[in-house]
Amino acid sequence: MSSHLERVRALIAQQEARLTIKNEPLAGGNGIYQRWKNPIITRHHAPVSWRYDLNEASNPFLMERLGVNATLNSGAIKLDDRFVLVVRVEGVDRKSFFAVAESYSGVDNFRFWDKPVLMPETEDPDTNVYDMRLTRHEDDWIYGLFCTERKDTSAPHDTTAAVAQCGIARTRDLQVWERLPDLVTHSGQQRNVVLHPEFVAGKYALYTRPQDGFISVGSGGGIGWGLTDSMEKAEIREEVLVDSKKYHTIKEVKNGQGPAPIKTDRGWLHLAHGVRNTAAGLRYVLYMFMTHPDRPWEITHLPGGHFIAPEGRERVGDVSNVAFANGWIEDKGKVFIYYASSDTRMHVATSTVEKLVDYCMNTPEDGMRSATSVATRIELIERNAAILRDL
Ligand code: M1P
Repeated sequence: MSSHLERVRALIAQQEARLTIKNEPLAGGNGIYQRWKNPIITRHHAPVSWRYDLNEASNPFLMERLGVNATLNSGAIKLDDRFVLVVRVEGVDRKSFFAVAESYSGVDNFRFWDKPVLMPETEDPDTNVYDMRLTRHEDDWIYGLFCTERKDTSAPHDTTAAVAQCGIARTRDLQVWERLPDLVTHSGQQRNVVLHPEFVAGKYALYTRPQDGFISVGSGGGIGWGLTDSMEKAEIREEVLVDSKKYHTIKEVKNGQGPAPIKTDRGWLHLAHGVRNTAAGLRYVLYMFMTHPDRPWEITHLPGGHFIAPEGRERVGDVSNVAFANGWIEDKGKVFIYYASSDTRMHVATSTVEKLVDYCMNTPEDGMRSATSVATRIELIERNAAILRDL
């Protein structure tokens, strides 16, 4: 029978072995991006000391006292030579919190910092916080915009009724966070709000996602855009639509901006999620679009269909059939796309700015009808016929 200390050592060794596994790109692919084989952060990456009471006197059976249920929807940023994620960690009590994990390669060996983020609360405490979008703004702050969820007090007897709004915090180093007042908008609720990295007409610019209810966006038509004079008292008085939800597309139920867009010499590259309904429930996929270099609220290119959809084992989890991304990192022309599968674990796919711009500019738009889709495909087949003849 092994001693308590030996069992603690075994736990740590087991976790260390998992943290140091090398990742590798998956063979094949579609030429647009490369998926990587192993999930990069799972619940097992949460340090042993976050989950177990290691003291033999208070925990003689070495039980997990504070289990972690999932590690998902992570914001991402490069800090010096480190790829850093602000991970949504969900405890078994269903409460999410933020925790920073870093890696030198960007594709493997992610390791959590010693303790989770201590996020200050406002006067109206959050019940749950999640899905942080990080933006290194030209005002020199790093902003974290996230969803803050509280009980809907207008429906006191409905124990599922919640209100989602945009929480705002800023930091210089991801260690010390200053909480600012929540965003004020004149829509019912907000989720998936993202700060644009540059001032626009001298103001802070935000991508929004107005919605009527907690789950249902209702008349909130899609990804919105609004300006605010300050982030210390952020208020958007008017929202315009950037990308609306549309019948019989991958975003017919709702959509939302993913991370802050990447600037290129051809315009801004955007990653977003789209949601449709199926007999098996909602299906979340990722899609891309580009906006005008000087008018980031105007779409210039909108490839049809999804960019990343959950595949294989990604399709199953706490909320199955979900691909969700709120973090990516552009590094010397390479792009690391951090996405979560089925609200359960984190993955990475890699591409380049050049490839993603090509994808956005040269992928046909959704023709909105079966007949137009067939016509586009036949045109491709006929253009290819000559090449195939000469093979
Ligand atoms: O469960 C899927 C996703 O649902 C929500 O996204 P949206 O606001 O677009 O509906 C969020 O709760 C997100 O965290 C979650 O991954």
